[in-house]
Amino acid sequence: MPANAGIACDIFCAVIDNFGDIGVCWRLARQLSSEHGWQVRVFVDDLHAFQKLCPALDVDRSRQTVSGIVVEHWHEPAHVGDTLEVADVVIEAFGCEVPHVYVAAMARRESAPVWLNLEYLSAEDWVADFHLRQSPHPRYPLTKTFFFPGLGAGTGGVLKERHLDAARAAFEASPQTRDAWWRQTTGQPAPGPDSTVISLFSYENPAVDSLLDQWRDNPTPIVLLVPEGRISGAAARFFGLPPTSFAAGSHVERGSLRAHALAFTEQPAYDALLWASHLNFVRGEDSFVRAQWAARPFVWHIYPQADAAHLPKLDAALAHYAGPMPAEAHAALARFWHAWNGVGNPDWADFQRHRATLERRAAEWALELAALGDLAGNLAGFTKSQLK
Ligand code: TRH
Repeated sequence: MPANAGIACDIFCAVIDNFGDIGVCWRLARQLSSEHGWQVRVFVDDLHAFQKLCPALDVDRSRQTVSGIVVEHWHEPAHVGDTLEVADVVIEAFGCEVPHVYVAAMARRESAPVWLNLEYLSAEDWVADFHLRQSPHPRYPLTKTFFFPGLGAGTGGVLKERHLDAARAAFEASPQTRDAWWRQTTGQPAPGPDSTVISLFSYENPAVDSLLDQWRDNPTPIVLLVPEGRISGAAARFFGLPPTSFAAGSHVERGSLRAHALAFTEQPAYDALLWASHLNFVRGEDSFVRAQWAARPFVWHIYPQADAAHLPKLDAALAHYAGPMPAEAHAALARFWHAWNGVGNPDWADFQRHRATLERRAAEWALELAALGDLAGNLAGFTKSQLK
């Protein structure tokens, strides 16, 4: 039996936009349930966003069980499900507010639940100082603890399932599995060894046209895999297609570039796309983390904020990830990441020149990051110390 068998946990998730809020919560929920034996309920206010990553979900049901996890459609702000049963552990994700009636019930509970505010991931140094800081409730005998994901020592780390490395190794070791993946995903066999495979998951990005031009003119073939989404319109425009014509299942070729539009997959299937690629363009929070576990070079489109507040966060991540790299390769990586985030123009040849160094560093970094312990395990360990 898992050490924490029977712990009940409620996770509250308000979807601000896109898929990262529910993406992180759902991954955490699945891991607390499957690896730690917790009984997890997820309260989420947007079942449509959720269904994109979890097609088994029925968007019309206010309460359902998926993969052993209870999912409640959270009708903001007061609804807390049919019962007011308060869990042992209450996680409010990304500063969303737990309903007042629920907080009042937490205060009435015989033993106060462990109340965690799971924050957004940031690689900035201050995160280690704030991780596990506590804040007493102004009226009730309750204390909230701030749990900060991070890329450095003293933070909560990032999510990583126990089976992940083995699953990646199995995919990489089996040409049959990879070929089957290519045929199922693109309708074509795996490309030859002279091709560079790139996955592109990104927000709208003005730098994409220049990059597509450079890939078209590349001396060797480039195979681009684009999950349907916010960058698809720009890709269609580049290939001279009507805006919605670069749809899942279609592919198009120009010069050295062959681009496939892919269907958005359920969340557990996204990793194989990263493993099938030599280079991954990722965004937001959860895909950014998955690219690191894929142990391949990646380019991060950070979630853009007003007044360029995201740029110091981008540089903080670069400092962790690229810090020990040789100066020239480090500078090329920083230039490319900056260009992808609106500062400068992406220079593909300059970036590719350092491919071997970037590949080595990606593999090294995955080991360094793993040394922090995974977020679900760190969170379960902290909770256990509080429930004693
Ligand atoms: O979608 P994102 O941009 O999400 C967010 C939100 O914008 C959020 O408000 C913001 O604060 C946060 O980023 C930082 O990017 P992210 O985090 O990578 O989430 C995407 C999820 O979608 C991730 O869990 C992987 C998943 N996914 C699939 O399940 N199938 C797919 O085919 C693809 C491409 C992604």
